[in-house]
Amino acid sequence: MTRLLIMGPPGSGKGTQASLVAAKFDIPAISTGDIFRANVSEGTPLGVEAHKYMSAGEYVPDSVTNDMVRDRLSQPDAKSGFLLDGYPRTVSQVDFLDKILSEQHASIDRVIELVVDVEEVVSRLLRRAAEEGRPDDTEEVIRHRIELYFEQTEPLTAVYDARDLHVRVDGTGSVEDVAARIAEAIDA
Ligand code: B4P
Repeated sequence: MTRLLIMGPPGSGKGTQASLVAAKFDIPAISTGDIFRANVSEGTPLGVEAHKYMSAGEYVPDSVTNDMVRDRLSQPDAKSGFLLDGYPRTVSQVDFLDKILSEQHASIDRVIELVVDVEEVVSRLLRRAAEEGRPDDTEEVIRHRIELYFEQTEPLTAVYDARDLHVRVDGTGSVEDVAARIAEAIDA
């Protein structure tokens, strides 16, 4: 059974690496950002709510995000393992995830933190903005998302460090190089 978390600032390559790791372990990659974006494009009530926050680079409230993750983790494909990409992002989300997992008599096996310099992530996201036009990829919103990450999410790595689950992985270089480093970190 493999239950993994991947963390890192916006643009650190979480989504890119999550799909590679998930394919390798044959587990679903569950990205809260992707679930929100799918709801936004389908115009569901959840999407309408999430869009208000995402377009400004704010976190969607925990009350919305936590229930959505609980639902997703209760689906059959997540029973034998998963990779969570972009969740938890706040202290309350860590507590909530602990609760869900303890109800399932399960636990996290490894927390991967992708480490990439701020100016490198800004330039990656500006490139993505030019290529894909994601509405939360304007420079002002990108810088706000990065600030929020260091203020609210990066401190969570200490929680997982204390549990001996956290590994830092250099997220610079080619996608293949980063993937190889992650594979090593998971096996270690
Ligand atoms: P996310 O979808 O998680 O967006 P992100 O942080 O920008 O990361 P993403 O996975 O898309 O980008 P990646 O680093 O892979 O969240 C979006 C928003 O949703 C949040 O701001 C928030 O509003 C909301 N949200 C999501 N989860 C939430 C939660 N738990 N609680 C509250 N709100 C939540 O890649 C970025 C770019 O880098 C790509 O273009 C990629 O091609 C490129 N790249 C990747 N690896 C590279 C490499 N090695 N070299 C060069 N470029 C690379």
